[in-house]
Amino acid sequence: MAKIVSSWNDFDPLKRVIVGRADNSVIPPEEPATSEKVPIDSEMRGMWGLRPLETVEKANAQLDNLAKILEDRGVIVDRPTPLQWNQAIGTPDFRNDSMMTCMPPRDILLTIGNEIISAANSFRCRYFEYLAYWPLMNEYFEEDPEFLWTQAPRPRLTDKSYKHNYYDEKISLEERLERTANKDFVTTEIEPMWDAADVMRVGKDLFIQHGLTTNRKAMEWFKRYYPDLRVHAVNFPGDPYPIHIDATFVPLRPGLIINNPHRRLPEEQRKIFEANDWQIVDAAQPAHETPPPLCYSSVWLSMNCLVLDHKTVIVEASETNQLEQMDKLGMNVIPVPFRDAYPFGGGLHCSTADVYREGTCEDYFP
Ligand code: ABU
Repeated sequence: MAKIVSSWNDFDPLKRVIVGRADNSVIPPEEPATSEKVPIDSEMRGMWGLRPLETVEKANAQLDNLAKILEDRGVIVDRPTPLQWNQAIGTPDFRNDSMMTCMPPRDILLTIGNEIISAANSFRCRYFEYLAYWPLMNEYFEEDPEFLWTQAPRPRLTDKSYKHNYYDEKISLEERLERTANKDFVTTEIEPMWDAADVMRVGKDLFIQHGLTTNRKAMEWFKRYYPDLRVHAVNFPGDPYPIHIDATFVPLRPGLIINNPHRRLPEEQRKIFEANDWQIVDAAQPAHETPPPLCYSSVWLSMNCLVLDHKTVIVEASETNQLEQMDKLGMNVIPVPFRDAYPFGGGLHCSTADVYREGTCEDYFP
């Protein structure tokens, strides 16, 4: 019996990781939570169905290449088991015409110490996505006697979970920003809802983004579930589509974090870092002006990097500005082509989920 699962942050030496798969991926039908996320001018608005096979094949080629690069560096790589995602689903509370994908794993699985929690996602199309990881969770459970296999309380996702008529195609960018600043999002507070990628783990501290995919009640759930950790609610008022913290605020090593200059880090959080001698550096401008076709995410996937240890980071190969900045920050940079995987849910950090990093639960902000 071996120790398989342990990770307290995103920067200690990575030894085992899950890398997603794009097979059978679907652009899901519109539902209350997803409509809000798709930008007004996106070519994806109003369309749904299986993603074109050639795009799936290209994404899988880049995901497989990432897996190989990690394995060549001695990291154990696990892969999920995709389902036939274009099946209709139902629970006693809702019906949906399709699921979505098992990309990216970072949205579904949250590793805190020796525990992996399946998230309480707010998109109905993602309700059964955890099943793709169940064979792995079972394997870890059988092999690691200390592994805690946890499912967060499942949200019911009835119509009461969403604000109706919240989304309006005519909503302007300014109005979106005003809503973010006012912490007014499409989800209600009837039950805890959260995506794992909204949680930034820094040892004893969890910084959790309140936005389109995670609500305030989730923060309360985290506080009660982890009484020994400190939970910080974060809201970035410069982000019109706030979803997932890992293209906004990304730690590279103890004492160094890169910050999305457009999204405006709140003073309250800035102080926590600065008071503990952390350097907050504005991330380099993305090299691309637009995301690739059929992509939900922003160009800021440029900063969605995968840190392998305190000195080594994987950055998307065409993100020349970000590569250069990482080098200047003293990191050894491994460029890896990954833009073909972006449409499937995100960048290099999104597309992975920690299983094991060396290190323990440190208090970086005493
Ligand atoms: N899943 C990360 C997406 C963040 C962004 O669109 O900026």
